[in-house]
Amino acid sequence: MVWGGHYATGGALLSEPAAPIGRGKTLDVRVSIQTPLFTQYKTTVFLENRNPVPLVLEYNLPKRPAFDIKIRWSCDRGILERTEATLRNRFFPPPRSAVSTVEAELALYPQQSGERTKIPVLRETAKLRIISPSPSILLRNGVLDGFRIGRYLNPADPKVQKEFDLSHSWAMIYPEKFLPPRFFYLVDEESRDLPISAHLHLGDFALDYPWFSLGKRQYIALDYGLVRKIEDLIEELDKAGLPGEKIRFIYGFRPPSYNIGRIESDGRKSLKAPFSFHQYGKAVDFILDADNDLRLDDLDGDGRITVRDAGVLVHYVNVLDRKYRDRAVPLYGGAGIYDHHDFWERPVQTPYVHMDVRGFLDEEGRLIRWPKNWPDTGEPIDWENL
Ligand SMILES: [Ca+2]
Ligand SMILES: [Ca+2]
Repeated sequence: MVWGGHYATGGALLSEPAAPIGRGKTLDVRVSIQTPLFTQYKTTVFLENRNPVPLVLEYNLPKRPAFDIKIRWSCDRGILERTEATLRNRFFPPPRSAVSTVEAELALYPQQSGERTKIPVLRETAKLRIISPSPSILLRNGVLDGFRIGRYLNPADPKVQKEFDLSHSWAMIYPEKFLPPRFFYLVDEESRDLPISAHLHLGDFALDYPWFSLGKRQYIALDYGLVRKIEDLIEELDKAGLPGEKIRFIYGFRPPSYNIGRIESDGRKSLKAPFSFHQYGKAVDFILDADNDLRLDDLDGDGRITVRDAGVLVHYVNVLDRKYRDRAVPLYGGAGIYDHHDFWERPVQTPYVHMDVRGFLDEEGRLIRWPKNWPDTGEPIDWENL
């Protein structure tokens, strides 16, 4: 499946499979909270903005015997429009990025001569966890809630153009693609392991995951289009008989404080750049690592782990990007292969692939790919046929 617009939600069936209802009979009631958002995955919702979230309580109550129904809503953070009996509701996210838990309790009372008895025959509760962002207006002097994100540079600023040679930068041609993110998400103990799609968790995109800073509280930008693209790539890999779910990230989000700081200290020899799509939550560096040794697997079967294995992996990014391009799904992007990452502080080196969702092509309408030549032999890479 190629993502076109609607993301089918997983079922959110939180209730026990059956509840007793007198004299050995059981009543199978399932309740769930659904949203119309395509970023809902089972019982977790990733909010792409700070708009109110429409909520719908769904349940499968049989028509007979007849019950009176009472519904009560509650949440631990943010605000609900209503707390009393209604199937529809709205959730207003809290002012700062957080995971909010919304609960709806459904209580069933037997109908007796038109009067409601005091004791319910059944109570079921459905929960929904909502990951909401902080607005970028809270970013002051490069700091958000104690976390140093740094400054997003404006490619139209002459001082920036002078400091960093932008003559060959896409930021000069598509400045609208390099606007600062509007939202940031808190990654902490509570949010890190929350599933935001079939295979991905919020923490997968955190800085230096899974190397050094796993326990640290930090903020990330994340374009959900990137999540959709990674899920599509996993599907492409699975179709080809590769273990797509064994995708491992080298880098997701990197704040400007990290990117630009390193350029200064490394004399601009670093791969990290002032207009990297990693800063905008639109890029990921990754490997396929079925044997969990933090190195790309030997995908071409030559007994060695080299940039040619990254070439095997990026073939499937090409397949996917061509589909996106042909169907005008704006998730196509840049891709590149590397024979090593230049994060020397990490204990393990590996070839890897970069993939992003920049949504533009080169001047000749081709997918943007790099490098021009194979790093090992120096021969040209035939990107159109890779
Ligand atoms: Ca491996
Ligand atoms: Ca190999």
